[in-house]
Amino acid sequence: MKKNKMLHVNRRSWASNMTNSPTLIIMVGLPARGKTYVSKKLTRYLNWIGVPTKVFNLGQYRREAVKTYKSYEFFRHDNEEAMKIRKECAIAALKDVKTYLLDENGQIAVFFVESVCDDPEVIAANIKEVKVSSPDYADVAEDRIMDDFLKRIECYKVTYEPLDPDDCDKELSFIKVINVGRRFLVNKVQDYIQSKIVYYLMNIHVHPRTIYLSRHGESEYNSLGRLGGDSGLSHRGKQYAEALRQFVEEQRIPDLKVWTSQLKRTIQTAEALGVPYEQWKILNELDAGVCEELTYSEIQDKYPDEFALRDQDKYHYRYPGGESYQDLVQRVEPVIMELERQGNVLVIAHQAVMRCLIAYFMNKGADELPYLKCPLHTVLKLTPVAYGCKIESIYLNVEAVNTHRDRPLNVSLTRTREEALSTVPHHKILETVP
Ligand code: BKS
Ligand code: F6P
Repeated sequence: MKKNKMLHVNRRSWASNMTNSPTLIIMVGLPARGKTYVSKKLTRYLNWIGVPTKVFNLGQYRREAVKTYKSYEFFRHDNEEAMKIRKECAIAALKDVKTYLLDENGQIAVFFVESVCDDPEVIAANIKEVKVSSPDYADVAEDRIMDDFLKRIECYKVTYEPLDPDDCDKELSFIKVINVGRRFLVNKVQDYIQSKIVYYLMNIHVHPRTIYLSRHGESEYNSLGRLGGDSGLSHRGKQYAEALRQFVEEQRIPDLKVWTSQLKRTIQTAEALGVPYEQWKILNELDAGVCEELTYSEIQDKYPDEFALRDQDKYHYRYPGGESYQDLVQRVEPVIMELERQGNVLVIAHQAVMRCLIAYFMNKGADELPYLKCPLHTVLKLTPVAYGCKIESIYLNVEAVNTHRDRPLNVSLTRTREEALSTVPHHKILETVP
C-alpha cells in the first residue's frame, strides 16, 4: 500500500454499497499535492449532502508524537527512529478510524484518491499558500520554509509509489487526479458514494474567484410578514435592486454570471442589474406547503402543533405538502456543483435557499443551518482562502423588514401562543397598529 498522509473516512446510516458498509477514503500523494485541501473540501461536501465524514490527518498525529519539528531530515527514509514513530502514528490513526466507523459487520469499503502533480509552479504555490502557516514552521522565514519543504518532498520521493492501474493496484477502487484535475484515471468505482466523490473531484477547481450571494429585494409579502408566494418587490425592494446594480458595477467583476430563481422577486432584482442572467427553478424558495402565504402568527393559529414541531427540529421538519431544509439541500445540490465549476457568480436567491448555500461554504451543520443569518438587502461575498472560505457581509444601506425568526425557548406542543410567537420579527401590520 502506498504512502498516505490522510485517512479520510465517512460513516453513514444508509446503504453505500452492496454490503452497506462505510467508506474509508485514503488520500495518497507526495507532500504539497493538495491532500489536506481535497480532504477538507470533500468532507465539507459529504457532510453537507448528509454523509457523516471526518478527517484523520496523519500529519497531526506526527506533530502530536513529535512536539517540535526541526527539519526535513526527520522524513529521510533511512531515519529509522523517525520511521518507527511514523508507523506508530499510522497505526494509531487506523485505530481511531476503526473506533469511528463502529461497523456492525466489520466490513468497510476502501477508496483511494491519489493526487499526482509534477508542475513546480503549482507545488511552489501550494507551499506558499498553506505550508507557510503550518505549525511545523512557526516563526520560520519563507525562503527557509520553501527550501526545507522541497527537501522533505525529495525524501518522500525515494520510496513513493504511485497507484498502479495496470498491475498491482488494478483491483483497487481509486481515482488518480493528475495535475490539479487536468486528467483523471478512474478505476473500479464500486458504489454510489464513490461515484459521488469522483463526480465532485472532476468538478472542483482552484482558480481564484468570488461568489456573491444575495436575497431578492424586499418583496410585498416580506413587508407583510407572509411566507413564500410569488409577489413582486416592494418600493424598498426596488431601491435595493438599484443599490445592487451600483454595487455590482463598483466591484468590477470580470465575466460575472448572475443566477436567479424562477420567482418574480429574484427576477425583478436581477432585471435592475441590466446584465444577462440565468433562471434556475431549483433556486426557488423552500416550499412551505399548507403554510405558504401565511404569516408566522397565522401558522400558530391554524397549525399550532406543526409550528411547534418545526421549532423542535427545523432542519428535518417537512411542511405538510411542502419541503424541509433537508429536502432543500438535496434540491440545490446541482447549484453547488455548478458553482464549483464556475468563476465569478452572483446568486440571487431566498432566505432558506441562501442558508443552505452558506452552510455548504461555511461548513455549518444541520442544527445551525436553518438559523443562519441571511438578512435582506445584504450581499455575502465569498472568496476562497487556503483551506476555507472568507465571508464578508455587505449591507447596501436600504432599509428592509427583518424576516429572521429565532428558535423560541419553549418548543413544546403545550406552549402558549405568546411563547410560540415570542421571536417573530416585526413587520408592517404590527408597525401600523396604533
Ligand atoms: C493550496 N492544491 O493537485 Cl481534484 C494551494 N496543490 C493548492 N497539487 C492546493 C491546495 C491548497 C489543490 C490541489 C492541488 C494543490 C498541488 C494539487 C488539488 C488536487 C486535486 C484536486 C483539486 C485540487
Ligand atoms: O419569510 C421569507 C421566507 O423566504 C419565506 O418565503 C420562507 O418560508 C422563509 O423565509 C424561510 O425561513 P424560515 O425557515 O426561517 O421560516
